[in-house]
Amino acid sequence: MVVKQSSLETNFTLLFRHSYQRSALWFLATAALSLVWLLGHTDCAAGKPPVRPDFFATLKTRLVKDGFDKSLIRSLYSKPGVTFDQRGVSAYFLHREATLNYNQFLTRSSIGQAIDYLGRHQKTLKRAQGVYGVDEEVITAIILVESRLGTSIGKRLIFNTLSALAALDNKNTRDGLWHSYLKNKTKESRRRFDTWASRKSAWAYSELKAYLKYVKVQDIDPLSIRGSYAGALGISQFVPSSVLRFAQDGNRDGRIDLYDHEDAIESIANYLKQHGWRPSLKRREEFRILLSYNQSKYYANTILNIAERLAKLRTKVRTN
Ligand SMILES: [Ca+2]
Repeated sequence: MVVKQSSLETNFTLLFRHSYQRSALWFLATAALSLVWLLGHTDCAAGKPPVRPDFFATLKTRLVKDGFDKSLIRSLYSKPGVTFDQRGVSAYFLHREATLNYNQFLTRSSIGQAIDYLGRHQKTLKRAQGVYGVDEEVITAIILVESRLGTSIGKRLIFNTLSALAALDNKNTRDGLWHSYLKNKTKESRRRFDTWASRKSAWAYSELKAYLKYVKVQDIDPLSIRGSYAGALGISQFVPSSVLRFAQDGNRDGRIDLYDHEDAIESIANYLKQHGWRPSLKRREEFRILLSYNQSKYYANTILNIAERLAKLRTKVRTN
Protein backbone atom coordinates (compact mmCIF):
# COMPACT_ATOMS: atom_id res chain seq x y z
CA MET A 1 0.00 0.00 0.00
CA VAL A 2 1.26 3.47 -0.85
CA VAL A 3 1.20 6.32 1.66
CA LYS A 4 -0.83 8.98 -0.05
CA GLN A 5 -3.05 11.73 1.20
CA SER A 6 -3.23 10.43 4.77
CA SER A 7 0.40 11.43 5.40
CA LEU A 8 -0.43 15.01 4.39
CA GLU A 9 -3.16 15.02 6.98
CA THR A 10 -0.56 13.89 9.49
CA ASN A 11 1.73 16.78 8.68
CA PHE A 12 -0.99 19.24 9.49
CA THR A 13 -1.62 17.49 12.76
CA LEU A 14 2.04 17.73 13.64
CA LEU A 15 2.27 21.43 12.87
CA PHE A 16 -0.35 22.16 15.49
CA ARG A 17 0.48 19.40 17.93
CA HIS A 18 0.70 21.71 20.93
CA SER A 19 -2.25 23.92 20.09
CA TYR A 20 -5.26 24.05 22.37
CA GLN A 21 -7.53 25.13 19.54
CA ARG A 22 -8.34 21.67 18.23
CA SER A 23 -11.51 22.72 16.50
CA ALA A 24 -9.70 25.48 14.60
CA LEU A 25 -7.00 22.97 13.66
CA TRP A 26 -9.55 20.51 12.40
CA PHE A 27 -11.18 23.19 10.29
CA LEU A 28 -7.85 24.31 8.81
CA ALA A 29 -6.68 20.76 8.16
CA THR A 30 -9.95 19.81 6.51
CA ALA A 31 -9.90 22.92 4.33
CA ALA A 32 -6.28 22.33 3.31
CA LEU A 33 -6.87 18.66 2.56
CA SER A 34 -9.90 19.56 0.49
CA LEU A 35 -7.68 21.94 -1.49
CA VAL A 36 -5.02 19.24 -1.98
CA TRP A 37 -7.64 16.77 -3.11
CA LEU A 38 -9.17 19.35 -5.43
CA LEU A 39 -5.78 20.11 -7.02
CA GLY A 40 -5.07 16.41 -7.47
CA HIS A 41 -8.54 15.88 -8.86
CA THR A 42 -8.07 18.77 -11.27
CA ASP A 43 -4.73 17.31 -12.40
CA CYS A 44 -6.40 13.98 -13.01
CA ALA A 45 -9.17 15.66 -14.93
CA ALA A 46 -6.54 17.44 -17.02
CA GLY A 47 -4.88 14.08 -17.76
CA LYS A 48 -1.89 14.52 -15.40
CA PRO A 49 -1.21 11.90 -12.73
CA PRO A 50 -1.62 13.18 -9.14
CA VAL A 51 1.67 14.22 -7.54
CA ARG A 52 2.83 11.68 -4.95
CA PRO A 53 5.46 12.33 -2.31
CA ASP A 54 8.74 10.56 -3.11
CA PHE A 55 9.54 8.51 -0.02
CA PHE A 56 12.66 7.14 -1.68
CA ALA A 57 14.31 10.45 -2.64
CA THR A 58 17.08 10.37 -0.03
CA LEU A 59 17.51 6.61 -0.42
CA LYS A 60 18.12 6.94 -4.18
CA THR A 61 20.72 9.68 -3.60
CA ARG A 62 22.45 7.52 -1.02
CA LEU A 63 22.60 4.47 -3.30
CA VAL A 64 24.09 6.53 -6.14
CA LYS A 65 26.63 8.03 -3.73
CA ASP A 66 27.57 4.47 -2.72
CA GLY A 67 28.39 3.55 -6.31
CA PHE A 68 25.15 2.25 -7.85
CA ASP A 69 24.45 3.44 -11.37
CA LYS A 70 22.35 6.61 -11.32
CA SER A 71 20.19 5.82 -14.35
CA LEU A 72 19.61 2.25 -13.12
CA ILE A 73 18.47 3.45 -9.68
CA ARG A 74 16.29 6.17 -11.18
CA SER A 75 14.69 3.75 -13.62
CA LEU A 76 14.19 1.10 -10.94
CA TYR A 77 12.43 3.42 -8.49
CA SER A 78 10.18 4.83 -11.21
CA LYS A 79 8.71 1.44 -12.09
CA PRO A 80 4.97 1.08 -11.38
CA GLY A 81 5.51 -1.89 -9.03
CA VAL A 82 7.72 0.11 -6.68
CA THR A 83 5.74 1.46 -3.75
CA PHE A 84 6.34 2.40 -0.15
CA ASP A 85 4.99 -0.72 1.52
CA GLN A 86 3.34 0.91 4.51
CA ARG A 87 1.41 -2.18 5.50
CA GLY A 88 4.42 -4.49 5.27
CA VAL A 89 6.67 -2.25 7.36
CA SER A 90 3.92 -1.83 9.94
CA ALA A 91 3.32 -5.58 10.08
CA TYR A 92 7.00 -6.11 10.76
CA PHE A 93 6.94 -3.65 13.65
CA LEU A 94 3.70 -4.98 15.10
CA HIS A 95 4.34 -8.72 14.86
CA ARG A 96 7.72 -9.33 16.26
CA GLU A 97 9.37 -12.59 17.16
CA ALA A 98 8.08 -13.14 20.69
CA THR A 99 4.49 -13.24 19.48
CA LEU A 100 5.04 -16.13 17.06
CA ASN A 101 3.52 -19.41 18.20
CA TYR A 102 6.28 -21.96 17.65
CA ASN A 103 4.16 -24.84 18.98
CA GLN A 104 2.33 -24.91 15.65
CA PHE A 105 5.41 -26.58 14.17
CA LEU A 106 5.32 -29.43 16.66
CA THR A 107 1.78 -30.61 15.99
CA ARG A 108 1.26 -34.11 14.62
CA SER A 109 0.27 -32.66 11.26
CA SER A 110 3.42 -30.47 10.96
CA ILE A 111 5.71 -33.31 12.00
CA GLY A 112 3.95 -35.64 9.55
CA GLN A 113 4.54 -33.17 6.72
CA ALA A 114 8.21 -32.89 7.72
CA ILE A 115 8.56 -36.70 7.62
CA ASP A 116 7.10 -36.66 4.10
CA TYR A 117 9.57 -33.95 3.15
CA LEU A 118 12.48 -36.02 4.44
CA GLY A 119 11.31 -38.84 2.19
CA ARG A 120 10.72 -36.67 -0.87
CA HIS A 121 14.12 -34.94 -0.65
CA GLN A 122 16.08 -37.82 0.81
CA LYS A 123 18.79 -37.84 -1.85
CA THR A 124 19.53 -34.10 -1.55
CA LEU A 125 19.33 -34.11 2.25
CA LYS A 126 21.65 -37.10 2.56
CA ARG A 127 24.15 -35.53 0.20
CA ALA A 128 24.08 -32.25 2.22
CA GLN A 129 24.55 -34.19 5.46
CA GLY A 130 27.51 -36.02 3.94
CA VAL A 131 29.20 -32.89 2.53
CA TYR A 132 28.48 -30.40 5.34
CA GLY A 133 28.00 -32.62 8.38
CA VAL A 134 24.59 -31.17 9.24
CA ASP A 135 21.82 -33.62 10.19
CA GLU A 136 19.11 -33.89 7.59
CA GLU A 137 16.47 -33.59 10.36
CA VAL A 138 17.91 -30.21 11.40
CA ILE A 139 17.84 -28.90 7.83
CA THR A 140 14.25 -30.12 7.46
CA ALA A 141 13.24 -28.55 10.79
CA ILE A 142 14.62 -25.21 9.60
CA ILE A 143 12.74 -25.45 6.30
CA LEU A 144 9.55 -26.36 8.19
CA VAL A 145 9.75 -23.32 10.49
CA GLU A 146 11.12 -20.85 7.95
CA SER A 147 8.73 -21.50 5.08
CA ARG A 148 6.38 -24.35 6.00
CA LEU A 149 8.48 -26.66 3.83
CA GLY A 150 8.59 -24.19 0.98
CA THR A 151 4.84 -23.53 0.85
CA SER A 152 4.89 -20.16 2.63
CA ILE A 153 7.62 -17.95 1.27
CA GLY A 154 6.03 -14.51 1.54
CA LYS A 155 4.20 -12.37 -0.96
CA ARG A 156 5.98 -9.06 -0.72
CA LEU A 157 8.53 -7.79 -3.20
CA ILE A 158 11.89 -7.96 -1.44
CA PHE A 159 12.95 -4.78 -3.21
CA ASN A 160 9.96 -2.84 -1.83
CA THR A 161 10.34 -4.26 1.67
CA LEU A 162 14.02 -3.38 1.98
CA SER A 163 13.55 0.02 0.34
CA ALA A 164 10.71 0.98 2.69
CA LEU A 165 12.65 -0.16 5.77
CA ALA A 166 15.79 1.64 4.58
CA ALA A 167 13.77 4.83 3.97
CA LEU A 168 12.79 4.90 7.65
CA ASP A 169 16.06 6.70 8.41
CA ASN A 170 14.19 9.81 7.22
CA LYS A 171 12.21 11.50 10.02
CA ASN A 172 9.44 12.70 7.70
CA THR A 173 8.89 9.15 6.47
CA ARG A 174 8.72 7.88 10.06
CA ASP A 175 6.28 10.68 10.96
CA GLY A 176 4.08 9.78 8.02
CA LEU A 177 4.00 6.08 8.84
CA TRP A 178 3.47 6.59 12.56
CA HIS A 179 0.61 9.07 12.31
CA SER A 180 -1.16 7.69 9.29
CA TYR A 181 -1.01 4.01 10.22
CA LEU A 182 0.82 2.78 13.29
CA LYS A 183 -0.25 5.14 16.05
CA ASN A 184 -3.74 3.69 16.35
CA LYS A 185 -2.65 0.08 15.98
CA THR A 186 0.04 -0.26 18.63
CA LYS A 187 0.50 0.21 22.36
CA GLU A 188 4.21 0.78 21.80
CA SER A 189 5.54 4.31 22.25
CA ARG A 190 6.69 6.55 19.43
CA ARG A 191 10.13 6.49 21.01
CA ARG A 192 10.24 2.72 20.79
CA PHE A 193 9.18 2.86 17.16
CA ASP A 194 11.93 5.42 16.42
CA THR A 195 14.56 3.20 18.06
CA TRP A 196 13.36 0.17 16.09
CA ALA A 197 13.12 2.16 12.84
CA SER A 198 16.60 3.58 13.24
CA ARG A 199 18.14 0.15 13.84
CA LYS A 200 16.13 -1.54 11.09
CA SER A 201 16.77 1.16 8.50
CA ALA A 202 20.55 0.83 8.90
CA TRP A 203 20.25 -2.94 8.58
CA ALA A 204 17.87 -2.74 5.61
CA TYR A 205 20.09 -0.34 3.71
CA SER A 206 22.97 -2.75 3.94
CA GLU A 207 20.69 -5.66 2.92
CA LEU A 208 19.28 -3.64 0.01
CA LYS A 209 22.80 -3.15 -1.34
CA ALA A 210 23.45 -6.90 -0.96
CA TYR A 211 20.17 -7.63 -2.73
CA LEU A 212 21.03 -5.37 -5.67
CA LYS A 213 24.41 -7.11 -5.97
CA TYR A 214 22.79 -10.57 -5.86
CA VAL A 215 20.22 -9.83 -8.58
CA LYS A 216 22.90 -8.25 -10.76
CA VAL A 217 25.28 -11.23 -10.45
CA GLN A 218 22.46 -13.74 -11.07
CA ASP A 219 20.86 -11.57 -13.78
CA ILE A 220 17.48 -11.56 -12.02
CA ASP A 221 14.80 -8.87 -12.33
CA PRO A 222 14.93 -7.05 -8.93
CA LEU A 223 11.14 -6.78 -8.97
CA SER A 224 10.57 -10.50 -9.44
CA ILE A 225 11.55 -11.87 -6.03
CA ARG A 226 9.01 -12.05 -3.25
CA GLY A 227 9.60 -12.83 0.39
CA SER A 228 8.67 -11.99 3.96
CA TYR A 229 8.03 -8.57 5.45
CA ALA A 230 11.37 -8.99 7.20
CA GLY A 231 13.18 -9.06 3.84
CA ALA A 232 14.03 -12.79 3.91
CA LEU A 233 13.77 -14.76 0.70
CA GLY A 234 13.38 -18.30 -0.54
CA ILE A 235 12.62 -21.66 1.02
CA SER A 236 15.48 -21.08 3.46
CA GLN A 237 14.42 -17.47 4.17
CA PHE A 238 17.92 -16.04 3.83
CA VAL A 239 18.46 -12.31 4.03
CA PRO A 240 20.36 -11.04 0.97
CA SER A 241 23.74 -10.72 2.74
CA SER A 242 23.46 -14.41 3.71
CA VAL A 243 22.56 -15.27 0.12
CA LEU A 244 25.78 -13.62 -1.04
CA ARG A 245 27.92 -15.32 1.60
CA PHE A 246 26.45 -18.76 2.11
CA ALA A 247 24.03 -19.77 -0.67
CA GLN A 248 24.97 -22.77 -2.81
CA ASP A 249 23.98 -24.06 -6.21
CA GLY A 250 22.66 -27.40 -4.93
CA ASN A 251 21.21 -28.64 -8.24
CA ARG A 252 24.34 -27.53 -10.17
CA ASP A 253 22.42 -25.62 -12.84
CA GLY A 254 24.78 -22.64 -12.64
CA ARG A 255 22.29 -20.41 -10.78
CA ILE A 256 21.62 -19.77 -7.12
CA ASP A 257 17.88 -19.97 -6.65
CA LEU A 258 16.68 -20.31 -3.07
CA TYR A 259 13.19 -21.11 -4.31
CA ASP A 260 14.62 -24.42 -5.51
CA HIS A 261 14.71 -27.13 -2.82
CA GLU A 262 18.12 -28.51 -3.76
CA ASP A 263 19.71 -25.04 -3.64
CA ALA A 264 17.94 -24.17 -0.39
CA ILE A 265 18.87 -27.44 1.38
CA GLU A 266 22.54 -27.17 0.51
CA SER A 267 22.59 -23.45 1.37
CA ILE A 268 21.21 -24.09 4.87
CA ALA A 269 23.75 -26.85 5.44
CA ASN A 270 26.56 -24.60 4.27
CA TYR A 271 25.32 -21.73 6.45
CA LEU A 272 25.36 -23.89 9.57
CA LYS A 273 28.73 -25.44 8.74
CA GLN A 274 30.26 -21.99 8.24
CA HIS A 275 28.90 -21.03 11.67
CA GLY A 276 30.63 -23.96 13.35
CA TRP A 277 28.26 -26.90 12.95
CA ARG A 278 29.85 -30.33 12.82
CA PRO A 279 28.62 -33.86 13.55
CA SER A 280 27.95 -34.89 17.18
CA LEU A 281 27.87 -31.45 18.78
CA LYS A 282 26.27 -31.06 22.20
CA ARG A 283 22.76 -29.60 22.21
CA ARG A 284 23.92 -26.33 23.79
CA GLU A 285 26.48 -25.87 21.00
CA GLU A 286 23.87 -26.56 18.32
CA PHE A 287 21.56 -24.11 20.11
CA ARG A 288 24.22 -21.38 19.99
CA ILE A 289 24.82 -21.90 16.26
CA LEU A 290 21.08 -21.80 15.49
CA LEU A 291 20.88 -18.40 17.17
CA SER A 292 22.98 -17.08 14.29
CA TYR A 293 20.20 -18.15 11.92
CA ASN A 294 17.52 -16.52 14.05
CA GLN A 295 18.19 -14.68 17.30
CA SER A 296 15.12 -16.07 19.04
CA LYS A 297 15.76 -18.67 21.74
CA TYR A 298 12.25 -20.06 21.11
CA TYR A 299 13.28 -20.56 17.51
CA ALA A 300 16.52 -22.39 18.30
CA ASN A 301 14.78 -24.65 20.83
CA THR A 302 11.94 -25.38 18.43
CA ILE A 303 14.33 -26.38 15.65
CA LEU A 304 16.16 -28.80 17.96
CA ASN A 305 12.90 -30.21 19.34
CA ILE A 306 11.52 -30.81 15.85
CA ALA A 307 14.79 -32.42 14.71
CA GLU A 308 14.80 -34.74 17.74
CA ARG A 309 11.18 -35.69 17.15
CA LEU A 310 11.89 -36.45 13.49
CA ALA A 311 14.97 -38.53 14.29
CA LYS A 312 13.03 -40.57 16.91
CA LEU A 313 10.11 -41.19 14.57
CA ARG A 314 12.42 -42.34 11.79
CA THR A 315 14.30 -44.68 14.13
CA LYS A 316 10.95 -46.10 15.28
CA VAL A 317 9.85 -46.70 11.68
CA ARG A 318 13.18 -48.38 10.84
CA THR A 319 13.08 -50.71 13.87
CA ASN A 320 9.44 -51.73 13.32
CA1 LIG B 1 20.72 -23.90 -8.72
